[in-house]
Amino acid sequence: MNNYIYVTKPNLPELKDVIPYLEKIWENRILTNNGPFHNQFEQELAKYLGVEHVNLFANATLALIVGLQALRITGEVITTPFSFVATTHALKWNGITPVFCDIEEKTLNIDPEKIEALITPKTTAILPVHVYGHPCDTEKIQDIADKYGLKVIYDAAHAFGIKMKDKNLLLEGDMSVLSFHGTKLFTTFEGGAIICKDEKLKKRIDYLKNFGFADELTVIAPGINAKMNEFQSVIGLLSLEIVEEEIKNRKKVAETYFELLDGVKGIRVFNNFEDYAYNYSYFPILIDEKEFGVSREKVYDELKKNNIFARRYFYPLISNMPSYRSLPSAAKENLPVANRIAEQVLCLPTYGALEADMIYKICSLIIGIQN
Ligand code: T4K
Repeated sequence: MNNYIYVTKPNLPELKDVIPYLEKIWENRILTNNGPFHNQFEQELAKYLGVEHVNLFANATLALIVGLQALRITGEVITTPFSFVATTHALKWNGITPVFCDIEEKTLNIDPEKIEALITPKTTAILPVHVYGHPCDTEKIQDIADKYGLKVIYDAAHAFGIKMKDKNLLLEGDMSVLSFHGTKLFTTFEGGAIICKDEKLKKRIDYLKNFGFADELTVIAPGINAKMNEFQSVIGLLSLEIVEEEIKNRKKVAETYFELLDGVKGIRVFNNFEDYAYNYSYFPILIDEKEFGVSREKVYDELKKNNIFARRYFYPLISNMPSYRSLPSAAKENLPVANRIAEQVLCLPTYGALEADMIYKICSLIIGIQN
């Protein structure tokens, strides 16, 4: 074991609780392809999330790729450049042209005011991301989608367990995609899910994630293999029992950070959760070099020297990556907010087991760097 402090630490069920489930898998020898634990997890997850339809996946990237196929999205899709690369890659893997839209200052999500200007006759959908679990302005986005007949697919990889006052965030748009990767608040090692509202669509997704098989002999489409297996499903089932506690513990971590960093000149924290209960999945801060006196890079390096591995999520911006930077919509002058935020953002370590002493250390290293 090293003393490194990473941006996250997976919250796992106790090993002794996993063993009886493994024994059961060994006994019944069903490892994947809609096994009993897969089906049980699908049902229990739907109940937990307050939704009717859940399709489990091997990971969220495949879920995004399959989700776009299931909705028959083609042409151009308007999306945010301020996300993990998988969001845009999923479009590329479907032969769709990503059209980057700038983000809004308040949430760091796609700016609904800037979407309409990017719509062309080829636009078929909008792919926003609830970055760090901060909800998008789903009403404004839906209004635009309705006006132009567009589909909306939310990349909700960070949004597990967000509770809105007046609606279920995961039921906004045509579908939402969750990630259960090892770095996520709720993890199945690797994993993901699609939430949709329509039984027919749920069925189509099930076929597509299983090579297109509708039954033993009928292949209805060139599907892929994107199924979640029995081991992942068992971890998911057990993790449902521990996720609320983890959110509570992360809330305490965030509150300590807020206490120490809110109000420091040149540092912005995100602590305005008026309309929803946050999941505390990430702890992003923005460092304004002019006001703070020191760059984000220097802060990142200083923490690293002390074995604290904060992460620059999401830098570089997707629109500046070699695969995408030649797209007309990737021009820096079209994306001023996203380009600035990508230079300023730093995600500090956050997980339930992070001790207060370490949070004090991290904050005093950040603040102390000014001297
Ligand atoms: N959409 C969005 C908006 C996303 O953020 C993501 C994934 C996706 C879609 C796609 O979801 P998946 O297909 O992955 O389900 C990580 C994750 O690999 C990625 O899942 C995640 N977003 C992204 C934000 O972060 P890296 O390159 O930062 O991972 P890595 O391995 O450097 O891990 C970060 C730190 O976490 C490590 O320094 C140590 C700690 N860690 C990591 C792993 C894997 C652990 O403690 N245990 C572990 O098992 O991308």
